[in-house]
Amino acid sequence: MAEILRINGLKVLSTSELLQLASLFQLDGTPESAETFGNGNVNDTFLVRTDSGNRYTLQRINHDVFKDPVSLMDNFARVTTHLAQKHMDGQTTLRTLVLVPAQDGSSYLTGEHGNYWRVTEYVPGGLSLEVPESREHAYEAARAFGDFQYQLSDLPGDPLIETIPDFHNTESRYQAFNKAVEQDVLGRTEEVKDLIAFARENELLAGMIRYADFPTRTVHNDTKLNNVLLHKETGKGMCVVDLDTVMPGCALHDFADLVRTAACSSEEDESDISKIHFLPDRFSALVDGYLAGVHDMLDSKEIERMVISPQVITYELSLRFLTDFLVGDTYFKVKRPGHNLDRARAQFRLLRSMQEHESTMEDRVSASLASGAC
Ligand code: GN1
Ligand code: MG
Repeated sequence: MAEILRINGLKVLSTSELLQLASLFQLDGTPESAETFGNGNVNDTFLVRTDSGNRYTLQRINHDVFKDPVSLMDNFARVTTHLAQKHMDGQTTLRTLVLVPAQDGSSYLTGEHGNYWRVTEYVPGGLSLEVPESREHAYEAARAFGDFQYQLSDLPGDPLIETIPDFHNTESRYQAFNKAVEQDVLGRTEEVKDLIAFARENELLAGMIRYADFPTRTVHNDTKLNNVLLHKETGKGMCVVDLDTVMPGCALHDFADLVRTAACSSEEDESDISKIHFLPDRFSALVDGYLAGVHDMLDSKEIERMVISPQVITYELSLRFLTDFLVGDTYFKVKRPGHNLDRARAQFRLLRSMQEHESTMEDRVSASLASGAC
């Protein structure tokens, strides 16, 4: 099949090619439309409709980022099978993604140019938010991600494969950032001197959440608010999506990345940084919801670091966005010139706001624990 990569927003795959790809999977009906879907920064996702009224998501796995798509799909199948069983047994209200096999029965297809494609059933009735509209949304999103970790704590068999080693190793992200500054291949460091200085002032954050210091758990690793679907009518957590980075890791990274995106007044690429504030009330709701979701699974050290971990992950994302800006936008998709720089500025601004609220955050975690949220 002739198919070509989409590189940083340049659409080079025609609708008929997408439909042809989709038809290689066991869909109910004949695919008749395909459109770009979602806000992912790495993979390419399309919503496919068939003539029988069914909807599916067709995805190209970005193999520059996910270098071992076969292991990724193995993880994906194990996680979804386990969660589906838990749902059927009544142990969780969370639904899970359902893989649609290819015509030959495999869970993915390989195309030309080293591309990997998969299809999942579309999940109807879900709300994917960039910013929570209420305290309840924040609570339910956190409870869902907490429950997701809890349900995976008895995943049978070997640990999942670590498909991106050192994914949340903030120290190695800091080293990559320093290398990009030193090499300055595009001569962009001059215009971001203030951000480079702020990143260096905060270097200590890079060593504050190290995997080795915490229990290894099966975690999601990409818990942006928009990666959990909330029920459109009830607002309850319905389905955790984007399972590509589910692998062994540290529970705190999941809690923290949700705080980064759900306790913030703006989207992660807001270009007007005066609009960006940390929201302590949303943070309280996230703590309550997360503790309820994980039951009593966390140890005392994990609980103690619930305040600092959002700073660490916000710092990590600031470094990643800034690094990508410095090297020429090679990792995250960009929609406009300076997009990664806007993202980096927004994240540094959020980090500063979190730092201003640190003692409030401590009080909120203590209050949650005292009220028995866990
Ligand atoms: C990427 O593609 P998306 O949006 O699901 C990235 C995450 C970042 C996120 C920032 C594999 O996720 O780590 O937090 O962008 N995923 C990967 O928006 O690097
Ligand atoms: Mg993702």
